[in-house]
Amino acid sequence: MENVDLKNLSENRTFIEDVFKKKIRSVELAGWVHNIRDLSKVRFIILKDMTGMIQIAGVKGKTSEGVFSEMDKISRESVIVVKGSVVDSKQAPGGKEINPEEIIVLNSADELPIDIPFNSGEDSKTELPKRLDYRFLDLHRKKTQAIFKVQATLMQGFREYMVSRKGVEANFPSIISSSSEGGTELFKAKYFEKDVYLSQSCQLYKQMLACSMERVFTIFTVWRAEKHNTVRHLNESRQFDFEMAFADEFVVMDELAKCVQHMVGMVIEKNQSDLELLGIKLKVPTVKYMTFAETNELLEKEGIKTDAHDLTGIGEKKLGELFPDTIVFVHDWPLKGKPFYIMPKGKDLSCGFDAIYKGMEITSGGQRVHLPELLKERLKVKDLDPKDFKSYIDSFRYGAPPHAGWGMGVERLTMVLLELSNIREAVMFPRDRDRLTP
Ligand code: AMO
Repeated sequence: MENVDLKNLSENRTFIEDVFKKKIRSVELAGWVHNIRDLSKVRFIILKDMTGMIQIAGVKGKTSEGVFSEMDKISRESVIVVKGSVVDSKQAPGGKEINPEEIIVLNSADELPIDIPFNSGEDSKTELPKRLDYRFLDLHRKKTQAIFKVQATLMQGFREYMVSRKGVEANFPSIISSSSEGGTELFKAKYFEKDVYLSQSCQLYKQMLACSMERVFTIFTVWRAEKHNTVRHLNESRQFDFEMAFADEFVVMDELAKCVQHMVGMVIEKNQSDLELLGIKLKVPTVKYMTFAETNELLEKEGIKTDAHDLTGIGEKKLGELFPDTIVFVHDWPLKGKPFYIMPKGKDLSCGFDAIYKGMEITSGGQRVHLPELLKERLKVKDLDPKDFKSYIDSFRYGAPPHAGWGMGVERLTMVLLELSNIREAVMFPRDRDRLTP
Protein backbone atom coordinates (compact mmCIF):
# COMPACT_ATOMS: atom_id res chain seq x y z
CA MET A 1 0.00 0.00 0.00
CA GLU A 2 1.15 3.50 -0.75
CA ASN A 3 2.11 5.48 2.28
CA VAL A 4 -0.76 7.85 2.92
CA ASP A 5 -1.27 9.97 6.00
CA LEU A 6 -4.83 8.88 6.82
CA LYS A 7 -5.29 11.52 9.51
CA ASN A 8 -4.37 14.23 7.07
CA LEU A 9 -6.56 12.63 4.38
CA SER A 10 -9.60 12.36 6.64
CA GLU A 11 -9.23 15.99 7.67
CA ASN A 12 -8.55 17.44 4.25
CA ARG A 13 -10.35 15.26 1.72
CA THR A 14 -13.14 16.76 -0.34
CA PHE A 15 -16.42 14.87 -0.58
CA ILE A 16 -17.67 14.54 -4.15
CA GLU A 17 -21.00 16.28 -3.51
CA ASP A 18 -19.09 19.35 -2.32
CA VAL A 19 -17.23 19.58 -5.63
CA PHE A 20 -20.63 20.15 -7.29
CA LYS A 21 -22.14 22.26 -4.53
CA LYS A 22 -19.26 24.57 -3.63
CA LYS A 23 -16.70 26.55 -5.54
CA ILE A 24 -13.60 24.46 -4.94
CA ARG A 25 -10.65 24.44 -7.36
CA SER A 26 -8.12 22.13 -5.80
CA VAL A 27 -9.25 18.80 -4.34
CA GLU A 28 -8.09 15.63 -2.68
CA LEU A 29 -10.74 12.98 -3.27
CA ALA A 30 -10.90 9.45 -1.85
CA GLY A 31 -13.18 6.69 -3.06
CA TRP A 32 -13.80 3.69 -5.27
CA VAL A 33 -13.28 3.31 -9.01
CA HIS A 34 -16.76 2.82 -10.42
CA ASN A 35 -15.82 2.70 -14.09
CA ILE A 36 -12.85 3.17 -16.39
CA ARG A 37 -12.89 4.20 -20.04
CA ASP A 38 -9.86 4.31 -22.24
CA LEU A 39 -10.24 6.33 -25.45
CA SER A 40 -6.48 6.05 -26.07
CA LYS A 41 -5.80 9.80 -25.92
CA VAL A 42 -8.22 10.42 -23.06
CA ARG A 43 -8.70 8.15 -20.07
CA PHE A 44 -11.65 8.47 -17.73
CA ILE A 45 -12.17 7.14 -14.24
CA ILE A 46 -15.57 7.50 -12.63
CA LEU A 47 -14.85 7.86 -8.94
CA LYS A 48 -17.51 7.33 -6.27
CA ASP A 49 -17.74 8.00 -2.56
CA MET A 50 -20.84 7.88 -0.33
CA THR A 51 -21.88 11.35 -1.50
CA GLY A 52 -21.75 10.96 -5.28
CA MET A 53 -19.75 10.25 -8.44
CA ILE A 54 -17.38 12.37 -10.48
CA GLN A 55 -15.35 11.98 -13.65
CA ILE A 56 -11.56 12.07 -13.52
CA ALA A 57 -10.21 12.92 -16.98
CA GLY A 58 -6.60 12.22 -17.96
CA VAL A 59 -5.43 13.67 -21.27
CA LYS A 60 -2.35 12.36 -23.05
CA GLY A 61 0.28 15.06 -23.26
CA LYS A 62 -1.49 17.22 -20.68
CA THR A 63 -1.77 14.94 -17.65
CA SER A 64 1.62 13.85 -16.28
CA GLU A 65 2.84 10.69 -17.95
CA GLY A 66 3.02 8.71 -14.69
CA VAL A 67 -0.59 9.52 -13.77
CA PHE A 68 -1.84 8.89 -17.32
CA SER A 69 -0.24 5.44 -17.49
CA GLU A 70 -1.45 4.61 -13.91
CA MET A 71 -5.03 5.27 -15.05
CA ASP A 72 -4.77 2.37 -17.45
CA LYS A 73 -3.82 -0.13 -14.75
CA ILE A 74 -6.49 0.50 -12.13
CA SER A 75 -9.24 -2.10 -11.75
CA ARG A 76 -12.92 -1.41 -10.99
CA GLU A 77 -13.82 -0.92 -7.29
CA SER A 78 -10.18 -0.31 -6.36
CA VAL A 79 -9.71 2.29 -3.65
CA ILE A 80 -7.83 5.39 -4.72
CA VAL A 81 -6.94 8.91 -3.67
CA VAL A 82 -6.99 11.55 -6.40
CA LYS A 83 -5.37 14.96 -6.07
CA GLY A 84 -6.18 17.43 -8.79
CA SER A 85 -8.03 20.49 -9.96
CA VAL A 86 -11.72 20.95 -10.72
CA VAL A 87 -12.64 22.15 -14.20
CA ASP A 88 -15.97 22.92 -15.80
CA SER A 89 -16.86 20.56 -18.62
CA LYS A 90 -20.06 20.48 -20.65
CA GLN A 91 -19.60 16.78 -21.48
CA ALA A 92 -18.94 15.62 -17.92
CA PRO A 93 -21.86 14.34 -15.83
CA GLY A 94 -22.85 17.20 -13.53
CA GLY A 95 -20.83 19.70 -15.57
CA LYS A 96 -17.55 19.29 -13.67
CA GLU A 97 -14.56 16.96 -13.86
CA ILE A 98 -11.16 16.53 -12.25
CA ASN A 99 -7.79 17.01 -13.93
CA PRO A 100 -5.68 14.52 -11.98
CA GLU A 101 -2.27 15.57 -10.69
CA GLU A 102 -1.67 12.52 -8.51
CA ILE A 103 -3.40 9.17 -8.16
CA ILE A 104 -2.59 6.90 -5.24
CA VAL A 105 -3.93 3.35 -5.22
CA LEU A 106 -4.68 2.42 -1.62
CA ASN A 107 -5.97 -1.05 -2.40
CA SER A 108 -6.32 -2.69 -5.77
CA ALA A 109 -9.49 -4.78 -6.30
CA ASP A 110 -9.47 -8.32 -7.74
CA GLU A 111 -11.67 -9.24 -10.68
CA LEU A 112 -15.28 -8.69 -9.56
CA PRO A 113 -17.26 -11.89 -8.84
CA ILE A 114 -20.66 -10.16 -9.17
CA ASP A 115 -22.10 -7.65 -11.62
CA ILE A 116 -21.87 -4.02 -10.54
CA PRO A 117 -23.68 -2.23 -13.41
CA PHE A 118 -22.09 0.92 -14.85
CA ASN A 119 -25.51 2.56 -14.81
CA SER A 120 -26.33 2.92 -11.10
CA GLY A 121 -30.09 2.75 -11.75
CA GLU A 122 -29.79 -0.70 -13.35
CA ASP A 123 -30.22 -3.95 -11.43
CA SER A 124 -27.24 -6.25 -11.07
CA LYS A 125 -27.35 -9.21 -13.45
CA THR A 126 -26.15 -11.45 -10.63
CA GLU A 127 -28.89 -13.39 -8.79
CA LEU A 128 -29.64 -12.46 -5.16
CA PRO A 129 -28.04 -15.52 -3.44
CA LYS A 130 -24.67 -14.87 -5.09
CA ARG A 131 -24.96 -11.15 -4.43
CA LEU A 132 -25.53 -11.99 -0.77
CA ASP A 133 -22.46 -14.27 -0.79
CA TYR A 134 -20.54 -11.12 -1.76
CA ARG A 135 -22.71 -8.69 0.16
CA PHE A 136 -19.68 -6.56 1.14
CA LEU A 137 -19.16 -5.89 -2.58
CA ASP A 138 -22.88 -5.63 -3.39
CA LEU A 139 -22.90 -2.77 -0.87
CA HIS A 140 -20.63 -0.82 -3.25
CA ARG A 141 -23.68 -0.46 -5.53
CA LYS A 142 -25.54 2.83 -5.27
CA LYS A 143 -28.86 1.02 -5.57
CA THR A 144 -28.08 -1.24 -2.62
CA GLN A 145 -26.84 1.74 -0.63
CA ALA A 146 -30.08 3.60 -1.44
CA ILE A 147 -32.12 0.87 0.32
CA PHE A 148 -30.11 1.27 3.51
CA LYS A 149 -30.07 5.03 3.36
CA VAL A 150 -33.88 4.90 3.29
CA GLN A 151 -33.86 2.37 6.16
CA ALA A 152 -31.59 4.68 8.18
CA THR A 153 -34.09 7.52 7.67
CA LEU A 154 -36.92 5.24 8.81
CA MET A 155 -35.02 4.52 12.02
CA GLN A 156 -34.29 8.21 12.52
CA GLY A 157 -37.95 9.06 11.85
CA PHE A 158 -39.10 6.43 14.35
CA ARG A 159 -36.84 7.83 17.07
CA GLU A 160 -37.78 11.40 16.26
CA TYR A 161 -41.52 10.68 16.45
CA MET A 162 -41.21 8.67 19.66
CA VAL A 163 -39.14 11.33 21.41
CA SER A 164 -41.68 13.97 20.34
CA ARG A 165 -44.33 11.85 22.12
CA LYS A 166 -42.35 11.73 25.39
CA GLY A 167 -41.04 8.24 24.65
CA VAL A 168 -37.92 6.97 26.41
CA GLU A 169 -35.55 4.82 24.34
CA ALA A 170 -34.84 1.52 26.06
CA ASN A 171 -32.50 -1.49 25.84
CA PHE A 172 -33.58 -5.02 26.65
CA PRO A 173 -31.84 -8.38 27.12
CA SER A 174 -31.30 -10.60 24.09
CA ILE A 175 -31.08 -13.74 26.23
CA ILE A 176 -34.36 -14.92 27.70
CA SER A 177 -35.30 -17.80 29.96
CA SER A 178 -38.79 -18.45 28.58
CA SER A 179 -40.75 -17.84 25.41
CA SER A 180 -42.24 -14.40 24.79
CA GLU A 181 -44.34 -15.13 21.73
CA GLY A 182 -45.39 -18.77 22.18
CA GLY A 183 -43.59 -22.05 22.63
CA THR A 184 -42.19 -22.66 19.17
CA GLU A 185 -39.74 -20.75 17.00
CA LEU A 186 -37.13 -20.52 19.76
CA PHE A 187 -33.37 -20.80 19.31
CA LYS A 188 -31.97 -22.68 22.29
CA ALA A 189 -28.51 -21.85 23.63
CA LYS A 190 -26.35 -22.85 26.58
CA TYR A 191 -25.81 -20.27 29.31
CA PHE A 192 -23.42 -21.81 31.84
CA GLU A 193 -25.43 -24.75 33.28
CA LYS A 194 -28.80 -23.52 32.04
CA ASP A 195 -30.75 -23.70 28.80
CA VAL A 196 -31.73 -20.28 27.52
CA TYR A 197 -33.19 -18.82 24.33
CA LEU A 198 -32.36 -16.00 21.96
CA SER A 199 -34.98 -13.30 22.31
CA GLN A 200 -38.09 -13.77 20.13
CA SER A 201 -39.13 -10.24 21.04
CA CYS A 202 -38.71 -7.75 23.88
CA GLN A 203 -42.43 -8.13 24.60
CA LEU A 204 -42.33 -9.00 28.30
CA TYR A 205 -39.64 -6.43 29.10
CA LYS A 206 -41.20 -3.53 27.23
CA GLN A 207 -44.46 -4.22 29.09
CA MET A 208 -42.73 -4.31 32.49
CA LEU A 209 -40.94 -1.06 31.64
CA ALA A 210 -44.07 0.75 30.39
CA CYS A 211 -45.60 0.02 33.79
CA SER A 212 -43.11 2.46 35.32
CA MET A 213 -41.75 4.69 32.54
CA GLU A 214 -45.05 5.04 30.65
CA ARG A 215 -43.93 5.38 27.02
CA VAL A 216 -40.98 3.31 25.91
CA PHE A 217 -39.55 2.40 22.54
CA THR A 218 -36.63 0.53 21.04
CA ILE A 219 -35.25 -0.85 17.81
CA PHE A 220 -34.65 -4.42 18.84
CA THR A 221 -33.13 -7.49 17.17
CA VAL A 222 -35.24 -10.67 17.41
CA TRP A 223 -34.58 -14.29 16.52
CA ARG A 224 -37.19 -16.72 15.26
CA ALA A 225 -36.39 -20.35 14.50
CA GLU A 226 -38.91 -20.52 11.67
CA LYS A 227 -37.92 -23.40 9.47
CA HIS A 228 -39.58 -22.19 6.32
CA ASN A 229 -37.56 -20.16 3.87
CA THR A 230 -39.91 -17.48 2.52
CA VAL A 231 -39.39 -14.12 0.81
CA ARG A 232 -40.94 -12.33 3.80
CA HIS A 233 -39.40 -14.11 6.80
CA LEU A 234 -35.95 -13.91 8.35
CA ASN A 235 -34.48 -15.83 11.26
CA GLU A 236 -32.90 -12.68 12.59
CA SER A 237 -34.84 -9.47 12.12
CA ARG A 238 -35.34 -6.12 13.77
CA GLN A 239 -38.46 -4.52 15.18
CA PHE A 240 -39.60 -1.02 15.93
CA ASP A 241 -41.17 -1.64 19.35
CA PHE A 242 -43.45 0.65 21.30
CA GLU A 243 -45.29 0.25 24.59
CA MET A 244 -47.51 2.79 26.32
CA ALA A 245 -49.20 2.94 29.73
CA PHE A 246 -52.80 4.14 30.15
CA ALA A 247 -53.67 3.05 26.62
CA ASP A 248 -55.82 0.55 24.76
CA GLU A 249 -55.32 -0.79 21.26
CA PHE A 250 -57.04 2.18 19.61
CA VAL A 251 -54.70 4.65 21.29
CA VAL A 252 -51.62 2.79 20.06
CA MET A 253 -53.03 2.19 16.55
CA ASP A 254 -53.36 5.96 16.29
CA GLU A 255 -49.77 6.36 17.49
CA LEU A 256 -48.64 3.81 14.90
CA ALA A 257 -50.44 5.62 12.09
CA LYS A 258 -48.89 8.97 13.03
CA CYS A 259 -45.47 7.40 13.53
CA VAL A 260 -45.46 5.69 10.10
CA GLN A 261 -46.78 8.88 8.48
CA HIS A 262 -43.90 10.80 10.04
CA MET A 263 -41.35 8.17 8.98
CA VAL A 264 -42.58 8.02 5.37
CA GLY A 265 -42.83 11.82 5.20
CA MET A 266 -39.21 12.06 6.31
CA VAL A 267 -38.08 9.57 3.64
CA ILE A 268 -39.92 11.59 0.97
CA GLU A 269 -38.16 14.72 2.21
CA LYS A 270 -34.66 13.33 2.77
CA ASN A 271 -34.24 10.48 0.30
CA GLN A 272 -35.60 11.82 -2.98
CA SER A 273 -32.51 10.82 -4.98
CA ASP A 274 -32.47 7.35 -3.40
CA LEU A 275 -36.17 6.87 -4.24
CA GLU A 276 -35.52 8.00 -7.81
CA LEU A 277 -32.64 5.53 -8.16
CA LEU A 278 -34.92 2.77 -6.88
CA GLY A 279 -37.79 3.90 -9.12
CA ILE A 280 -40.17 4.40 -6.19
CA LYS A 281 -42.86 7.04 -5.78
CA LEU A 282 -43.95 7.26 -2.16
CA LYS A 283 -47.05 8.79 -0.66
CA VAL A 284 -47.71 9.43 3.01
CA PRO A 285 -50.30 6.73 3.85
CA THR A 286 -53.86 7.28 4.97
CA VAL A 287 -55.52 5.05 7.56
CA LYS A 288 -58.46 2.65 7.61
CA TYR A 289 -59.94 0.69 10.53
CA MET A 290 -61.85 -2.59 10.09
CA THR A 291 -62.75 -5.43 12.43
CA PHE A 292 -61.46 -8.90 11.63
CA ALA A 293 -65.04 -10.00 10.86
CA GLU A 294 -65.59 -7.07 8.48
CA THR A 295 -62.27 -7.77 6.77
CA ASN A 296 -63.16 -11.42 6.26
CA GLU A 297 -66.56 -10.54 4.92
CA LEU A 298 -64.99 -8.16 2.42
CA LEU A 299 -62.35 -10.67 1.36
CA GLU A 300 -64.95 -13.41 0.92
CA LYS A 301 -66.91 -11.10 -1.37
CA GLU A 302 -63.70 -10.79 -3.37
CA GLY A 303 -63.60 -14.59 -3.64
CA ILE A 304 -60.77 -15.04 -1.12
CA LYS A 305 -61.08 -17.89 1.37
CA THR A 306 -59.97 -16.77 4.79
CA ASP A 307 -58.65 -18.44 7.90
CA ALA A 308 -60.73 -18.56 11.11
CA HIS A 309 -58.19 -16.65 13.18
CA ASP A 310 -55.58 -15.25 10.82
CA LEU A 311 -55.41 -13.37 7.53
CA THR A 312 -53.75 -15.28 4.73
CA GLY A 313 -50.98 -13.87 2.55
CA ILE A 314 -53.45 -13.67 -0.34
CA GLY A 315 -55.91 -11.82 1.90
CA GLU A 316 -53.24 -9.28 2.89
CA LYS A 317 -52.29 -8.80 -0.75
CA LYS A 318 -55.93 -8.15 -1.66
CA LEU A 319 -56.25 -5.54 1.10
CA GLY A 320 -53.24 -3.78 -0.43
CA GLU A 321 -54.98 -3.71 -3.80
CA LEU A 322 -58.31 -2.54 -2.39
CA PHE A 323 -56.74 0.17 -0.21
CA PRO A 324 -53.54 1.45 -1.84
CA ASP A 325 -51.27 3.72 0.19
CA THR A 326 -53.35 2.96 3.27
CA ILE A 327 -52.47 1.41 6.60
CA VAL A 328 -55.33 -1.00 7.19
CA PHE A 329 -55.83 -1.71 10.89
CA VAL A 330 -57.60 -5.01 11.38
CA HIS A 331 -58.79 -5.08 15.00
CA ASP A 332 -61.11 -7.14 17.22
CA TRP A 333 -58.90 -10.07 16.21
CA PRO A 334 -60.03 -13.60 17.22
CA LEU A 335 -58.54 -14.44 20.60
CA LYS A 336 -57.28 -17.80 19.35
CA GLY A 337 -55.05 -16.08 16.82
CA LYS A 338 -53.23 -13.88 19.34
CA PRO A 339 -50.53 -14.59 21.97
CA PHE A 340 -51.13 -14.99 25.72
CA TYR A 341 -50.29 -11.37 26.56
CA ILE A 342 -53.14 -9.89 24.49
CA MET A 343 -56.20 -8.78 26.48
CA PRO A 344 -59.36 -10.79 25.71
CA LYS A 345 -62.46 -8.92 24.50
CA GLY A 346 -65.40 -11.08 25.54
CA LYS A 347 -65.13 -14.85 25.00
CA ASP A 348 -63.81 -15.12 21.45
CA LEU A 349 -62.33 -11.80 20.48
CA SER A 350 -59.27 -9.88 21.62
CA CYS A 351 -57.87 -6.37 21.93
CA GLY A 352 -55.23 -7.37 19.40
CA PHE A 353 -54.71 -6.02 15.89
CA ASP A 354 -52.53 -6.35 12.81
CA ALA A 355 -51.62 -3.49 10.47
CA ILE A 356 -51.54 -4.30 6.77
CA TYR A 357 -49.75 -1.89 4.46
CA LYS A 358 -49.11 -2.28 0.74
CA GLY A 359 -50.34 -5.88 0.85
CA MET A 360 -48.36 -7.16 3.80
CA GLU A 361 -48.54 -7.37 7.60
CA ILE A 362 -46.08 -4.83 8.95
CA THR A 363 -47.17 -4.67 12.58
CA SER A 364 -49.04 -6.51 15.27
CA GLY A 365 -49.99 -5.24 18.67
CA GLY A 366 -52.80 -4.64 21.09
CA GLN A 367 -53.84 -3.96 24.64
CA ARG A 368 -52.08 -6.31 27.08
CA VAL A 369 -53.24 -8.36 30.03
CA HIS A 370 -52.15 -6.41 33.12
CA LEU A 371 -54.08 -8.53 35.65
CA PRO A 372 -51.97 -11.35 37.15
CA GLU A 373 -54.77 -13.92 37.57
CA LEU A 374 -56.09 -13.43 34.05
CA LEU A 375 -52.53 -13.65 32.72
CA LYS A 376 -52.05 -17.03 34.42
CA GLU A 377 -55.24 -18.26 32.82
CA ARG A 378 -54.20 -17.06 29.38
CA LEU A 379 -50.80 -18.76 29.68
CA LYS A 380 -52.45 -22.05 30.57
CA VAL A 381 -54.83 -21.80 27.60
CA LYS A 382 -51.74 -21.47 25.40
CA ASP A 383 -50.15 -24.55 27.01
CA LEU A 384 -47.49 -22.49 28.74
CA ASP A 385 -46.55 -22.95 32.39
CA PRO A 386 -47.17 -19.84 34.57
CA LYS A 387 -44.21 -20.96 36.73
CA ASP A 388 -41.89 -20.12 33.82
CA PHE A 389 -43.29 -16.57 33.79
CA LYS A 390 -43.23 -15.84 37.53
CA SER A 391 -41.30 -12.56 37.48
CA TYR A 392 -43.34 -11.30 34.52
CA ILE A 393 -46.64 -12.10 36.26
CA ASP A 394 -45.37 -10.62 39.54
CA SER A 395 -44.48 -7.37 37.78
CA PHE A 396 -48.21 -6.66 37.49
CA ARG A 397 -48.83 -7.02 41.24
CA TYR A 398 -47.25 -3.74 42.37
CA GLY A 399 -48.90 -0.92 40.50
CA ALA A 400 -49.31 -1.85 36.85
CA PRO A 401 -51.50 0.40 34.70
CA PRO A 402 -53.47 -0.85 31.70
CA HIS A 403 -51.12 -0.64 28.71
CA ALA A 404 -50.83 -1.39 25.02
CA GLY A 405 -48.20 -1.43 22.31
CA TRP A 406 -46.95 -2.82 19.04
CA GLY A 407 -43.99 -4.22 17.14
CA MET A 408 -43.27 -3.37 13.51
CA GLY A 409 -40.72 -5.21 11.35
CA VAL A 410 -37.89 -2.90 10.27
CA GLU A 411 -37.12 -5.04 7.22
CA ARG A 412 -40.82 -5.63 6.45
CA LEU A 413 -41.52 -1.91 6.38
CA THR A 414 -38.44 -1.26 4.21
CA MET A 415 -39.50 -4.09 1.91
CA VAL A 416 -43.05 -2.87 1.34
CA LEU A 417 -42.09 0.79 0.95
CA LEU A 418 -39.38 0.03 -1.61
CA GLU A 419 -41.35 -2.77 -3.33
CA LEU A 420 -38.54 -5.28 -2.80
CA SER A 421 -39.48 -8.79 -3.88
CA ASN A 422 -37.37 -10.49 -1.19
CA ILE A 423 -36.98 -9.32 2.43
CA ARG A 424 -33.27 -10.25 2.29
CA GLU A 425 -32.75 -7.17 0.09
CA ALA A 426 -33.68 -5.11 3.16
CA VAL A 427 -31.01 -6.57 5.49
CA MET A 428 -27.35 -5.69 5.18
CA PHE A 429 -26.21 -9.12 6.32
CA PRO A 430 -29.22 -11.47 6.34
CA ARG A 431 -29.56 -14.53 8.52
CA ASP A 432 -31.80 -17.24 7.17
CA ARG A 433 -31.81 -20.99 7.54
CA ASP A 434 -28.87 -21.43 5.16
CA ARG A 435 -26.96 -18.21 5.56
CA LEU A 436 -24.55 -17.43 8.38
CA THR A 437 -21.86 -15.62 6.38
CA PRO A 438 -20.86 -12.96 5.57
P1 AMO B 1 -45.00 -10.31 15.66
O1 AMO B 1 -44.42 -11.65 15.92
O2 AMO B 1 -46.25 -10.24 14.85
O3 AMO B 1 -45.34 -9.57 17.03
O4 AMO B 1 -43.89 -9.40 14.99
C1 AMO B 1 -44.11 -8.03 14.74
C2 AMO B 1 -43.68 -7.66 13.34
O5 AMO B 1 -42.33 -8.02 13.11
C3 AMO B 1 -42.14 -8.50 11.79
N1 AMO B 1 -41.70 -9.90 11.83
C4 AMO B 1 -40.79 -10.45 11.00
N2 AMO B 1 -40.08 -9.92 9.99
C5 AMO B 1 -39.24 -10.73 9.33
N3 AMO B 1 -39.07 -12.04 9.61
C6 AMO B 1 -39.75 -12.62 10.63
N4 AMO B 1 -39.56 -13.90 10.91
C7 AMO B 1 -40.67 -11.81 11.37
N5 AMO B 1 -41.51 -12.04 12.40
C8 AMO B 1 -42.11 -10.87 12.66
C9 AMO B 1 -43.49 -8.34 11.10
C10 AMO B 1 -44.47 -8.39 12.25
O6 AMO B 1 -45.67 -7.73 11.98
N6 AMO B 1 -44.26 -8.74 20.40
C11 AMO B 1 -45.14 -8.69 19.25
C12 AMO B 1 -45.50 -7.26 18.87
C13 AMO B 1 -46.35 -6.56 19.92
O7 AMO B 1 -47.47 -7.03 20.19
O8 AMO B 1 -45.88 -5.54 20.44
C14 AMO B 1 -44.48 -9.39 18.08
O9 AMO B 1 -43.31 -9.69 18.06
O10 AMO B 1 -43.53 -7.08 10.48
